[in-house]
Amino acid sequence: MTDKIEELRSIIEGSKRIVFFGGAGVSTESGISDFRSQDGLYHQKYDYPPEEILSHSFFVHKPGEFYRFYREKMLCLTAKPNKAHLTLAKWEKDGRLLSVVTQNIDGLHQAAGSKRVHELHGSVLRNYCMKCHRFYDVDFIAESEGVPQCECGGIIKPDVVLYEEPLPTDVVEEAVYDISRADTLIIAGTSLTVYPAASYIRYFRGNHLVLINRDETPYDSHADLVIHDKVGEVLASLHI
Ligand code: CNA
Repeated sequence: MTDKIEELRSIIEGSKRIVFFGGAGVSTESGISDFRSQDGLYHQKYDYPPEEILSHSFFVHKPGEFYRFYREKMLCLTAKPNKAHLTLAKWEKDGRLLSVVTQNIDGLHQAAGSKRVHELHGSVLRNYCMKCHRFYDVDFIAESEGVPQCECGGIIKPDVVLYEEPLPTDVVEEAVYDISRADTLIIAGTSLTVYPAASYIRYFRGNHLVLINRDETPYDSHADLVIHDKVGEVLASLHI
């Protein structure tokens, strides 16, 4: 492992335009469950499979059930950025990291100080009335009961991309643009099984593709360096 850490250090020190592509595994060290790990949400028992609850049609037909699951499992308002979030924010400030492309919806990269964050799946911190588009913050959702409603009577929906919904075009364009001009792409904390998000890493044309993930991924054989470990601990151990 020491050899791999040394190799990663030398890659990072030689890079000027790093892009970090991450997923739910980036926030497990902050105490937020991911979906597909052994202790992830998909291995727990609910009345409906989480994939179904987090779909657009479920939200439309059973908004009460949706919000029960969502408040309990997707809103983790006490979570704090971990060493992965903090290291990436520092690298951006130091001028070696171009941006973070994330599938996460928890806002922890921005909480750590990262500025250029492409949120492919939106954020729990933003919520809108489906009728008049008025903005509501996350505390409003957390403190409301049942299906949160706007003053105008419309239903409020989190600004997160549910299954069956398209990704925001402007965010995807910027993410793909950054990935295509990166000299190093670090992919971490993602099973790379959720599409189309996982497909955007194919736009990488740079020198070093690094994969840091606890479990194996379908992309391991494409990477120059693969580290099967916790991303927060790995990044912090570099002391860069
Ligand atoms: P996933 O499919 O649950 O995969 C997570 C991956 O991370 C697994 O392969 C794990 O092995 C790995 N992993 C877990 N902890 C660590 C760690 N500490 N260090 C390194 N690797 C780790 O999650 P994906 O992100 O691939 O799937 C995309 C979904 C998950 C997106 O739609 C997200 O919105 C959604 N999600 C987000 C959050 C969040 O915002 N924090 C939480 C749960 C799910």
